[in-house]
Amino acid sequence: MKIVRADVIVTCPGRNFVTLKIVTDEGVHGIGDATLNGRELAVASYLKDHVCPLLIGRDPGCIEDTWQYLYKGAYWRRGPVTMTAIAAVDMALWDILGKVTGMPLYKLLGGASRESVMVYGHATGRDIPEALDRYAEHIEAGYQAIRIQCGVPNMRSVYGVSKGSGMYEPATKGAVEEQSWSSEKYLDFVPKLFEAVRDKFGFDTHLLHDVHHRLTPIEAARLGKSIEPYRLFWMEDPTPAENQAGFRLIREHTVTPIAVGEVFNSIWDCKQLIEEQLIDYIRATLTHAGGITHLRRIADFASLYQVRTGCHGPSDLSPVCMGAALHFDLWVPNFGVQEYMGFPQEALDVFPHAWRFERGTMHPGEAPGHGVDIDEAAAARYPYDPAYLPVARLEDGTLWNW
Ligand code: CS2
Ligand code: MG
Repeated sequence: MKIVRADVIVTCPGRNFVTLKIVTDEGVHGIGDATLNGRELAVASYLKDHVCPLLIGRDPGCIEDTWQYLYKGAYWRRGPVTMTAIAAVDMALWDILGKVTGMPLYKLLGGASRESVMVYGHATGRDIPEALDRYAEHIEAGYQAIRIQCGVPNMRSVYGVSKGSGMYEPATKGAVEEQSWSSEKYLDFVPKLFEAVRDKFGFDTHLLHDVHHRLTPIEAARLGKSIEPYRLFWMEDPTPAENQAGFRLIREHTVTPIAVGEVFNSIWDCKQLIEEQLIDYIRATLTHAGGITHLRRIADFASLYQVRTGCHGPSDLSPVCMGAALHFDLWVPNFGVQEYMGFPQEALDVFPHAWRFERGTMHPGEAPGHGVDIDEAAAARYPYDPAYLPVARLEDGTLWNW
């Protein structure tokens, strides 16, 4: 079997997604997610101009060799654009392998390690009462794990809170939004949010929160220590993780579990965090961390140190990533939790899928491959619409971590 076509499809059903479609000479096709929020066209070009021509004529069954060819063959290794492009190829080739063998992806990986996949949803509010209402709705929907984010008094804007009633989407069309941030106001406020959740709902649900890279290590240590009575499932991205050793400072002060990794794109970004057990969950995801072939290596390495997976799964990764991730989650022995924000209906119409949601858990389904396809006619109805992630500034104007 040979690859005869490799097409890049950019579509915007509710938000921009980039999809790679690989077709073989036997008419079997596979698709992969290549979406990088705010830099979609960079990955589309990397694929169209530099990768797709190299795929023509290759055996789609040589998944590992293709991964190594694209990783080592580029000379310039790693980085979000490169690894997202490689991930899309990898996801599409695993999809083809599943279709050719008639096996769902999780069975190709080694079979199910659990009945279904526990997912966490997003409860957000402009203030504590509104956030608690959304939290109650998630409990009602059967979620066992719920992330909570809330506006901070006297702060103009904050990460993770929808502006209106719709789904939270960080990227904005037109100019790059500038948000302001005050760690002091946040640190004084956020323990009150978790206290309110536990006072109202008790400890029966897993409570998660995303700090979103905004604190210094010692501030993150202070936060972790201050919220220990509320027993979070994890505090996510407490500080930027380029300096992996910086997490030793957090670990010295608090037992609040830590999740990091959604911005990582290779095992090298997290090797020290894992082997020194500086984190408890690795958030790297299929689309940005080199696909099934590489994320499997990261997860296996993490299992040596009792670090579990907690894959990133926002609505700005496509339903293709979601479907493939659920297969990965069903198999991976050191599974923790899977993020699931949901998708607008127009996105679900463009990407028919086999997964199902049932009271806080999901299952990828039994379709061969990853069980997600793309309706190209529907995709063509939603042309690319440029949108960019915000930046954050401290109240004195210093550019900060968004
Ligand atoms: C967030 C993301 O879901 C999360 O944990 O960190 O929403 C992140 O802000 C976006 O994926 C960025 O595009
Ligand atoms: Mg996050």
